[in-house]
Amino acid sequence: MKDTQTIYAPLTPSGGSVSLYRLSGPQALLAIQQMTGKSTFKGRYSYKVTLMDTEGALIDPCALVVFYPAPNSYTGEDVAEISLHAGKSVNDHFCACLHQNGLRLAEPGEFSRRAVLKGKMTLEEALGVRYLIESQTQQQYRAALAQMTGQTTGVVHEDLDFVREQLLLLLRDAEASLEFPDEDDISSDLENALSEKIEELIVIVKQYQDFYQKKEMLRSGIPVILVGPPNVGKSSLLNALAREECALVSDIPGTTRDVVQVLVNWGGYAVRLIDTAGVRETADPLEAMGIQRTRDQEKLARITLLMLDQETLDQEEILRAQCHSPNVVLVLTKADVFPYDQHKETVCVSSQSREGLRELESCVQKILEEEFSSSVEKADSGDVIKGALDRAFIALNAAFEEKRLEIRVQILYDVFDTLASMVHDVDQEEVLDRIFSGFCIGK
Ligand SMILES: Nc1nc2c(ncn2[C@@H]2O[C@H](COP(=O)(O)OP(=O)(O)OP(=O)(O)O)[C@@H](O)[C@H]2O)c(=O)[nH]1
Ligand SMILES: [Mg+2]
Repeated sequence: MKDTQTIYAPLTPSGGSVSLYRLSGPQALLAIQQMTGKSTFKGRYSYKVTLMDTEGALIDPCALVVFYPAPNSYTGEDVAEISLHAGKSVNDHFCACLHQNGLRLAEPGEFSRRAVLKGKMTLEEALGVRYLIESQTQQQYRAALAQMTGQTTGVVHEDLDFVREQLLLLLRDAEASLEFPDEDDISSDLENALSEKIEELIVIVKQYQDFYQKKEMLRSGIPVILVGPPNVGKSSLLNALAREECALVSDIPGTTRDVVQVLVNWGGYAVRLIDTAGVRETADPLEAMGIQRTRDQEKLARITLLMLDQETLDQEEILRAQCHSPNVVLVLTKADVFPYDQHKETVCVSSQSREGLRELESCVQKILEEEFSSSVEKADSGDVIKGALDRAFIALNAAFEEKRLEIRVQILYDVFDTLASMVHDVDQEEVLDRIFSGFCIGK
């Protein structure tokens, strides 16, 4: 029912001189006929028209209408696009008239959702459209173009199908194991083989999860965290890099408590710089809460800038051992007052004189290139698929820990079902709703 209604939405934001609307669905042609008094619209021709409401009152004396008959339109349905003068009153009058003609406002992403259902584009291409609209940096732009133009293969079916095939092989072995319950030797051999295969599958699923995590980071900003003892100049560096006074700076150790984040664009990558509370032993409960936040955030970061000054150099080993992110860069601060010996793996900076800031930026960029450039070029299939992979990962770990064979098999069947529903029922209402709800209205 929902998909047979005729919908409309503005494609342009308010504030310009012209508003562009898209109408899609079986009533699109009738709607433009009623509003213009014109009976024929040749497909893909632009007509200058007068828009009138159902009572014959003027909406706009000068508008443009283009009609795209199905299936040669964005959604694959009958589509009409109408440009009229911008301005709140004109637009309100126009929308009221569309409602009177039985149309309703499209939900976010509803045009793209219909396009996918009508086979006009794949789910990956539809996501590419969204990424393109949202892209702020060069790398986000590149990723969106690659995803939209299908230069890359879609991940949804292929990847999940692969995992499912592996699971089937596993289940076949598990069933075999269940058939020989009394033959201890055979069953324990099979059980070991099963454990091994579950482990292999966990590694595969983890790789897909990593890929999805990277894609998400490319869009929302790659977390780069500033960690170190109090007073080494973390907040000063954040401010210097952001060229903005975002965080409080003082010579009192323990100034920063909350996590302060700033988005910067480094070499086309959206980087989320994260300033944190200085790490030390403390009796102050508020400071301790801040330090716990530092630790929590550090685990999620892609790059840790481990910051020390001349006076805290001896803490390097202890602090390094507490780092979890995949990349740790040692940053020595206050280079304007401390003469450091330049070391290959170390970046020396001064927030005051700004020396070393460019080097630090290029060092981070180099790591980002190595880690993220291949993910930029590969299409993904959105958060819903990521959710399925996350659930599969948890269940597979449970299956690995479980020693009772019947339960193990049951868990594996559940994983199989989860993945099957994602692969084959991807046009299910609920799944599509979740995917497209993140789009903007008019897409
Ligand atoms: N000379 C010099 N002083 C600096 C530099 N960076 C920071 N400072 C000083 O060092 C002191 C501490 O700076 P913050 O940026 O607040 O240090 P922090 O690491 O954020 O400290 P906490 O928030 O307490 O963990 C301040 O007095 C700064 O002015 C620098 O590059 N050169
Ligand atoms: Mg600070």
